[in-house]
Amino acid sequence: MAQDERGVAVVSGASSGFGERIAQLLSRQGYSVVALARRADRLKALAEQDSTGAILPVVADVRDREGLARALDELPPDFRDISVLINNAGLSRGFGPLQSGSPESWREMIDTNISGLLNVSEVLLPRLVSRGSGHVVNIGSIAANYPYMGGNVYAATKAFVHQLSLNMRVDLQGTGVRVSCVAPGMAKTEFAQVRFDGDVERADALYEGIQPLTADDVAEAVAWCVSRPAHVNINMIELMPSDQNFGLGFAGSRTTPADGTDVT
Ligand code: NDP
Ligand code: 8X3
Repeated sequence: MAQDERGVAVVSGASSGFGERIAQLLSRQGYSVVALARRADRLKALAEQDSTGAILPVVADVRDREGLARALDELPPDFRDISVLINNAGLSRGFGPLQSGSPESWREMIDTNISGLLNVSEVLLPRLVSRGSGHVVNIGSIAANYPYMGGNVYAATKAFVHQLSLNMRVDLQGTGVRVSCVAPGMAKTEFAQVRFDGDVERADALYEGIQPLTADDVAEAVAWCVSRPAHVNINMIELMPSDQNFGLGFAGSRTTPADGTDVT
């Protein structure tokens, strides 16, 4: 049974970082939550540790259109009244300049951050529309708005997310479904570890000397968008660490090299 009339929130990328904290916060706020990602063990732990008992782990890869559709079609009855979609699953691979980049990494980012978001939306938007009310929050990035060395394809996938959010909002107008985009700056999650292919030391170095955003900061921004009264649509929230000077610059610290070497 859904916890209350709020219905069910689907959170993609719920096995770590922002998605994990968004799932926890929304479940505390009375939503039943479909927590979707590839790592079954992480999702299981998330569901088991949640005191509300209202988080359902769903193992799926957002790049796999058919597998994803199947998983979302087979939700148990108590998790079918979907009212909120948080399109959060995403990643960055690599940090070098485009001219020495890897087409495999570009493809992975495009398939996940763009096609993956579209795959989830393809399945769930019609359900939100037929419900007559709901909310989509797409996770963008400040990388879409401010270029930095090595951001290239990742930043461009997030620019797609920002523009698609505006267009989704227009297309969904009159259906009762609202659309927001939340664009964070640097936040300490597993994001940098993934970007650097598991090199934890290099990932940690990125946050040295600054206080990055936390996953909770971002989860609270998302939950705030969703909790506005029905007549209010938050189009976009951009948030970054106070220390972050747009791009990946920080007050009084690093510079980005123009010679094409990696930043860290
Ligand atoms: P994490 O690496 O901690 O989390 C990423 C999540 O996405 C994981 O749950 C991962 O789960 C999931 N994911 C990745 N690929 C797939 C896939 N193919 N199918 C299903 N799920 C997938 O990073 P963040 O929490 O930081 O990132 C969340 C979002 O926020 C991303 O879209 C990212 O681009 C964006 N962002 C991050 C910022 C940061 O500085 N951290 C700032 C701005 C935006 P699993 O591997 O189990 O599938
Ligand atoms: C990731 C945020 O600032 O590392 O989307 O590019 S940043």
